Amino acid sequence: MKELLGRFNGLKTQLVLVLALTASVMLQGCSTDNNGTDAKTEGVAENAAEAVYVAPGKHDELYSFLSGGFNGQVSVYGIPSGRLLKVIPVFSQFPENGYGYSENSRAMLMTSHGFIPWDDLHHPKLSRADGMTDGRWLFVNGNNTPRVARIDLKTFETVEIMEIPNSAGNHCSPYPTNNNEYILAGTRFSVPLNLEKGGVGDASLDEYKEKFRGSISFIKVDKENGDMELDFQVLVPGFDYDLANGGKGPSGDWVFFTTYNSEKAGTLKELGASQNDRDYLAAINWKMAAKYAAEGKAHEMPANYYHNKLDHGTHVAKSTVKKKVRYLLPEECPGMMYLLPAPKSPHGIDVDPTGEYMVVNGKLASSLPVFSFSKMQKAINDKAFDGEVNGIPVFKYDAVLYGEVKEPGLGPLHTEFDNKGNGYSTMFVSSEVVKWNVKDLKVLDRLPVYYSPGHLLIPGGDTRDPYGKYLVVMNKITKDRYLPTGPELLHSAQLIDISGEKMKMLLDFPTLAEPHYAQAIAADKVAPNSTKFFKLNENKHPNAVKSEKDVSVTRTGRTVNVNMTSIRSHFTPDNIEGVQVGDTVMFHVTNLEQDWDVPHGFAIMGANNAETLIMPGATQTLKWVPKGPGIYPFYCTDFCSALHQEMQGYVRVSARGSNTPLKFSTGEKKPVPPATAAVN
Ligand code: RUQ
Ligand code: CUA
Repeated sequence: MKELLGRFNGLKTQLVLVLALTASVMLQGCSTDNNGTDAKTEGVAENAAEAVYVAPGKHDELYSFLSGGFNGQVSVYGIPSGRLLKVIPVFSQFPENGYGYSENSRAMLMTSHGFIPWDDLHHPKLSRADGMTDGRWLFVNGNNTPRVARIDLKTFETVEIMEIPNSAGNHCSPYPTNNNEYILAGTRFSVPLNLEKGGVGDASLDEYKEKFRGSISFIKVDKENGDMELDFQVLVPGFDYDLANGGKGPSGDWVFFTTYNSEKAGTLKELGASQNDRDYLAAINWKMAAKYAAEGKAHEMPANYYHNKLDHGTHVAKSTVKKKVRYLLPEECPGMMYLLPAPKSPHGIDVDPTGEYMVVNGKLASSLPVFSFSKMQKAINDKAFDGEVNGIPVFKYDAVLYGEVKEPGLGPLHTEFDNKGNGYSTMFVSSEVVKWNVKDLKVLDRLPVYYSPGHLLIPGGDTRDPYGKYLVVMNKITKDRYLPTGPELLHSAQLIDISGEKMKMLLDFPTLAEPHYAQAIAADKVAPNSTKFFKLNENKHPNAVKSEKDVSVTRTGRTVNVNMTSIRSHFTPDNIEGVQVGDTVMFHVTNLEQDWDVPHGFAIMGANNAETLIMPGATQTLKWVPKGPGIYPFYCTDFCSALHQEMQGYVRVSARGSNTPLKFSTGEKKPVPPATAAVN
């Protein structure tokens, strides 16, 4: 390791660096001995089994929310057990419950590019009150087709998705301020913006330097219900914006963004964006920006973006198309934005719990620079600047630097903090988590992790008072850690005990798709508020049926609306005739149950979407267009009672224009035999 470090420090040219990065990733897979377990179990705590054991019937101490990366979902794991508790679909269709397939939810995935049932979800951030997580909502970004979503932690459902205009690759997102005043979302790619007509304009790719710009969106969050609204954007220089984090305490009015490609290279960024020795950490005073916007400094431009919300009463998603956006230009807003020179091509930016120290994780740098917020304040007063970019002052490096963590490891990506004044950084290339002291910047401990860690989480590790105790590191490469499953292996997370001086490895657990960031929160901040069922008498779905006697099957032209119910263990109606080939049949199924954990499913043969899973008290709509005459069975897909298998029915489809009358029925009701009562 020492040797490697020395060599690494000495490397001069970019190409060699890139080669070193690639080669060392390959090395890690081979460096462990496939038969001997010694290397692979290095650092495992003696009491590991006990430390992660959650006895059957007992609950975990924390919820953790791991992003799913390219699966567009969030997975919820219990900590310390590593039990998978739930998968929450956000930007992806989810056949398991019909999200993105059902008529209720399809609008959630609408964008100005049309229906987009996929995205790359990177960074979950919990909502905040006074700089601490409050367990109300989880905000996540869609990286590819720029979107920000909100998950309600009462129901663990995606309830809102907002498209971000003037953005291309919403990676630098979403970052809540300390009381969710704003969620900030920065663009990764700069693009030419058409200020007259709105949106991404046209330009030759040779005109990158002159015409391309970035944007940072300020999304307002309603204090009561969490609803988002795009208040304004700041149009920033044409760099790439990578990650962000909010200040806290003294720096609470500021948000910091890492940038790369300050060279403004439009091609082969691998080399072109790494020419300068320094890129920037951008600092924006969000309060001042909001004030400028409120006081008339904002311009307005046309826009076209979708805002999708799940209605609380009907449980139906609706889209609104927004046509305007306001923007600020930093050059017209003195004091709002500054640039701090940072090691080239930095990745994560993390602010310590006191709000004084900003750590920039320069993935190509051999040290970890820590900036000082109080020095930055002084540098503003002293005008300790070294030029400007697009009218934005650039600080002198030494005027804002607190110090550097020397030789922290290779390829630092992200840092989180404990409640004892320590930082923990992931080293992608040297495959380790490194613990260091924030005050004296000395490295205290290193723990090898398997392999190539990206993000890490400490519960509350980005708040003003971390919970500490555990660290979860999310690794990019799995190789030999689990039984092989062909060429594709699940990514792996590792749980580490950070309660003592030395880090101790506790647990490996596989994760779904590719987790980037993740957050965790004490279970008692979320569990007591969890919804058990939806109240039937509050169901406002227009086709809801609250009693079996009110069911109906009606025809309007070529559309047949079936307003039906489900309850253990039958559908009403369960016999339908008079549907014709090519009709659009809308099954609006209301689950009449008023009990926890009794969903019913609904699926019909030949439906080319998915099943729909209906929560107790809710109504879900599935659309079906039969293509040929015949008898089509439908059934409940979720084993809900001893007579679940009997929970089925039939639709008779006749030829187009046939005179079979529309009729529906459910056989005569008899008392339900006692065996059908489900366990409550
Ligand atoms: S960023 S580790 Cu979105 Cu680091 Cu993936
Ligand atoms: Cu309802 Cu199975």
